[in-house]
Amino acid sequence: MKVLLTSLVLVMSFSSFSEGETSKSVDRFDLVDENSDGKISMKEWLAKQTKRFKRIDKNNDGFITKNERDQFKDELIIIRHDEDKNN
Ligand SMILES: [Ca+2]
Ligand SMILES: [Ca+2]
Repeated sequence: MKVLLTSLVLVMSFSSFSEGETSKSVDRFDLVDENSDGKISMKEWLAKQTKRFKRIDKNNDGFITKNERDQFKDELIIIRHDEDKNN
């Protein structure tokens, strides 16, 4: 349970990133609002968070370990570093 809660907090804390999000000019709201109706439904929110959880859960066992979290953090640092080079 502790792992799950930690995972949820982690997932929320990385909410500014998701698959294919590399442009800082992209509005995060629009990325979550899949049907572009100007509102984020619980379904849209959970779909986005589920995608993110699966991305962090490298071995697909349904849990995020500290190691997987650290790996994900490292990936984010690399993405940020690459963005800085491009800009
Ligand atoms: Ca929507
Ligand atoms: Ca895992």
